[in-house]
Amino acid sequence: MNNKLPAHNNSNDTITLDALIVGAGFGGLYALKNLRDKLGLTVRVIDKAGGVGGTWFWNKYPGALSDTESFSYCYSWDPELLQEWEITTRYLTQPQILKYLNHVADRHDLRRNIDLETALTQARYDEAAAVWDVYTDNGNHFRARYLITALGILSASNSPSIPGIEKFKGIVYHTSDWPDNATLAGKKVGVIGTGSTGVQVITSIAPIVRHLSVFQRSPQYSVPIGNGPVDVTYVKNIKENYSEIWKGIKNSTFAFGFKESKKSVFDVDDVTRQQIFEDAWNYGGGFRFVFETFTDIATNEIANQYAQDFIRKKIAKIVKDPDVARKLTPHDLYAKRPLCDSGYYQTFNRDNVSLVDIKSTPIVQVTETGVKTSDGVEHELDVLIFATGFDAVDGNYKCVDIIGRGGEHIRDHWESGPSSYVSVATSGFPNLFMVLGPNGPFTNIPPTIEVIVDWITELVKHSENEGYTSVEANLDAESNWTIRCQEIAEQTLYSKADSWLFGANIPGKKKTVYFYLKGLASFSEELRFIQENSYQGFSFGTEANATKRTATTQIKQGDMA
Ligand code: FAD
Ligand code: NA7
Repeated sequence: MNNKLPAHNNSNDTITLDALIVGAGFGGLYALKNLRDKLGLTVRVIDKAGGVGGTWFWNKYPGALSDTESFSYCYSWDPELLQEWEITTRYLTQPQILKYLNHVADRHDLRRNIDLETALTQARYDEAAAVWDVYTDNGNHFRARYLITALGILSASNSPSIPGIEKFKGIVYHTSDWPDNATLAGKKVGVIGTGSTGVQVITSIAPIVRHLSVFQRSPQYSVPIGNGPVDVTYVKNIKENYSEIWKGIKNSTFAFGFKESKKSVFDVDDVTRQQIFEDAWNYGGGFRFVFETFTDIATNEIANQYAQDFIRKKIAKIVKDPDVARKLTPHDLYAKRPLCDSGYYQTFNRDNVSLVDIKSTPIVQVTETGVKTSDGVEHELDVLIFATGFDAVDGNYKCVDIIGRGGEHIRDHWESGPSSYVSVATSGFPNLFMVLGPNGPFTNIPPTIEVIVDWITELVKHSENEGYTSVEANLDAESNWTIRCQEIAEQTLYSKADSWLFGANIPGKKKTVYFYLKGLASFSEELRFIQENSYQGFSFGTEANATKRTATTQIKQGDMA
């Protein structure tokens, strides 16, 4: 996605709202539904995209798919839609998810409150009026009491600058800004990046391109995804048990809809252990492989090695050329986001695919006709694809101006790493609520978004009903939350691996904690505790000159489900 936003125009037209929501993905759409239809607020959503869907609007690259299973990669708040929406495959492709989110927007009449192709450029808090002044790239000025940012944690793309890129005469794509008219058939294509996205795009395009050069910096542990059509019994079972399934999801750690294992790798003998891995490999799913098998793969190095060894042996069996197999084999911790694929390692048995290990022979420059590596080889390309990921979590906050109390910029507030109180609010930025801001749960995302949006809705309702004009996280509550997230992270192996989960993928980015790694159930407990204790950690204000509610409907007790 294009992260560079034009400077805002000043315009005389001011639109006054109760709440402005930025982002029309899973988060922003549900926030609109709740604040408008449950609280009766006047709300508008803006998104720089040309359509709703967020991630699924932008990431249209071949092979794009969610690796959360279909039944849990959706909203649970519309039980009728859960019954009506057809489940045909175990996982959902990008077009299927985009269709679903567009359907939700139509079904709930959300579009009338959404402005597309409208980018937030600056948001400035007016302390006296307790209101946000928000400016957009197309000259709009909104004055809104609440600013809800649903900017996405995997939304600001990472495009590494490689010397000579401007000279390349072929076409350059980033997977997160994929055009509808891209054609790859019969072309010499290069892909930089072998994360979740790279694995998907590589596997998908290998059969159609003339030649595919994969530029790999780090080899990956990946297991089969196990995608395919599902039968009537599978669907019937899900639909008949959906309310139980969702209860299970929201009471679990990773919210993927499977039962997380309570068994240690050390509880079983080696034959049983191998069989459990083999069964998980055959059934498919990255998160299932790590968390449905055993409880300690992500926390204990020896347990982790058992899983590593299993995958390494699979790679050796699958990949025919021993030199390619060697390059594809990881030896570090298995502690990045778990990957799964539709035949990734097999792809390297194809004659038209070559693996370039850019750790041993780094890319030195892009030339007019391809990519040159340090061994002097020039890899000829018509198309170069960046599958280089995202400036995750706070990336979209850093490329706009969000200015809080006393003129403090959020970039400065987050100088030593982005922080929040329960991922929702940050001190010095009253009435700004983030949908999955820094240090929120690392899970299947839609269920977590629901929990967070519901909680923000309750908080706004409380504030409105009590006659407050501002709500703000206290600095000590925020600091304590950061420490808590750090302590939890240190108990896992994730903190020992270099990945976007800890900001390690972006040169110069602070390597710190970006997630609450104790899971959704535990996070929900934290939220419940705060709410039941008079929103402990928040301060409520009654600014004398505050801008008043614009909506005429009052929030009635009991309006909220
Ligand atoms: P997004 O969907 O990212 O939406 C954010 C929106 O904010 C975007 O539309 C963007 O245009 C808009 N925006 C940002 N900045 C501005 C601005 N300044 N002005 C206006 N608009 C702005 N999650 C899972 O749980 N399971 C998966 O299997 C999974 N697969 C994924 C696969 C890919 C390829 C990617 C990229 C992500 C995947 N994710 C997955 C994560 C995914 O991002 C979330 O599941 C979910 O879609 C996030 O929704 P959101 O509303 O929080 O953010
Ligand atoms: P990831 O997981 O961050 O993967 C990005 C890949 O790009 C990874 O292999 C990186 O290598 C590689 N990369 C990044 N920068 C460079 C440079 N400068 N040179 C060479 N290679 C580079 O992003 P994805 O989009 O795959 O996945 C992100 C999430 O989105 C994913 O978990 C899903 O939820 C959807 P590295 O491993 O850092 O050595």
